[in-house]
Amino acid sequence: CHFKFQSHGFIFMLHNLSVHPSVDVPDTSFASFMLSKYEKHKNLIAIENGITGETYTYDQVITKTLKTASALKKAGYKAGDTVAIFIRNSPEYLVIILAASALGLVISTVNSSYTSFELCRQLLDSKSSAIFTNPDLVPLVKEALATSSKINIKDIFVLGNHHGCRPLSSLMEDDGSAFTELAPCNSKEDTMVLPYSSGTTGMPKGVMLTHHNIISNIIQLNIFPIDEKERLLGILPFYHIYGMVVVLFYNTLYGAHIVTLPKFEPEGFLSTLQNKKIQMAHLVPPLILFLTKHPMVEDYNLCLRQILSGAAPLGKDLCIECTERLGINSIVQGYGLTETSPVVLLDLPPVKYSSVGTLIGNTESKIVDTKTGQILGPMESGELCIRGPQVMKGYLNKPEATAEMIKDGWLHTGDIAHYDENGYFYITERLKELIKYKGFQVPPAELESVILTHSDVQDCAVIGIPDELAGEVPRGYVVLKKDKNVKENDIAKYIENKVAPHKKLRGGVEFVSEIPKSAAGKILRRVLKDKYLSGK
Ligand code: 4UW
Repeated sequence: CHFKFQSHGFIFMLHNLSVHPSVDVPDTSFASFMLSKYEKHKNLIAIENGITGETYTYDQVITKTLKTASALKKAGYKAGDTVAIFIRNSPEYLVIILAASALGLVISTVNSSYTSFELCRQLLDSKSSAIFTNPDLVPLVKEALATSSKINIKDIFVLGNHHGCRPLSSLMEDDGSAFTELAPCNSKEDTMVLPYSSGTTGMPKGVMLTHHNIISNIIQLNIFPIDEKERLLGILPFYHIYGMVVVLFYNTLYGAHIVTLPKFEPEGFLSTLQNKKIQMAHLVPPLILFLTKHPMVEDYNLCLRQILSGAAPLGKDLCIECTERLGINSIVQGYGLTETSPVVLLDLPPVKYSSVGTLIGNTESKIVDTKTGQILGPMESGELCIRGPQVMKGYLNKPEATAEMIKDGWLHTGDIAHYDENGYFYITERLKELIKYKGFQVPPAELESVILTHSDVQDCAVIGIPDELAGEVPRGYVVLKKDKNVKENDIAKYIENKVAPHKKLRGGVEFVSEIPKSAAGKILRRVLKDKYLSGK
């Protein structure tokens, strides 16, 4: 998969191509693509609520989708409008996405643990005109709406009942009369989903993933086929690209049966795996660590055969220990980003420990020297760059950030990697400033902007420090204004009240006299990180 040729005494190395055959991607809308596949599995269970046991067959998903689309159309929603989904994992997540997509709406998925402040920002930025939420989250939604008069939410659709909100069940029981055909779609141009990611730098940004991006990635994943009726766990949040595309979309194409859980809670997690006879689970490394080390696991009779891991590095020793303890076939690792829909690399069985596998079909990569920009060869470390049909259209209303991320058609991942002679890739370091807590994004710039709102703070910086359980945790460095005597803990507490739990400053707060910065004023996070790691 690697080309090298010599000319005039110089060695030129071209980029890497996938070892998998290329695949054809139909020019159609996401809803049309998915629903036509669902027709083949009509009577099978598609998705089950792991808490209530309520199930939807594929046929029911199709019917509810068309009814919901009709109700949304009657309510005035039309192609190009954006709607936000702020609900925890449940079967209805799938119906809402399909119905919205059938009408040509853009779906902005929101982290269900967001505070009203964080939600407000995404609703404003995405210009969402409706929101789907859980009843207990309605007060938080109302708080967000009250924060800014610029938010233009016409309807709050609620999964259950809440005073003043329209129940989702009323949409799903519509007579279907208003929805006569799927909205026309320019699949390479029209945005289908708008999840948020901070990318290599700065604040969370709306990632415009087109119908073509998502359909391509689902088809590219065909190299890892799923058995019909396969039972798998939907615990990773569907608002995040991994849960959304790899768990929810991909597996339902094959007629799999997904059991959803709204959050991780040790007993619920293990008893669901056991009682629902789950054979395949998509997880992140901290959950694999739990299954490998926790004594409670011994009390359950699990029939897991296969685990998939992604979103953060997974070490070889943990892989081996987990495989042996659970007696499973293998742990398959995947790698990718929200900006790549997400899958780029996949390690198919027989797996190569530590590696994130080879390039999936229709995908090209190059490893470039971070200083010279030169393309590097096997076993040489540099920034991984990607080209393929799964690469996002761009960030919403952020042309500079898009241009920074995609140069000459190549998406710069901000990850340091190398590949071996057989085309297996290894992710070794993160060049970008992003922190990952249990696989979830914590953008340092976002935390810094919140810390700076504290009246006693002059300046600050946030870095990620290694943590055995979570992978990384955020740590803050703060310069106080003159004569202020707040304590480190006061700053941590202040942050805790303003951000989602995964963004807490679990790595602590340290007061410093100044923040190291480049001549251009950019925070030199590396200096802080090196100082922390060397214990100074
Ligand atoms: N090893 C080391 C990994 C890995 C990794 C991601 O939040 P985002 O934007 O996106 C994700 C995507 C997860 C994912 C992709 C494809 C796949 O097959 C799968 O599971 C099987 C999961 O988390 O964060 C993107 C950043 O997360 C890091 C890396 O830094 C990347 O730029 N990352 N996967 N296997 N690091």
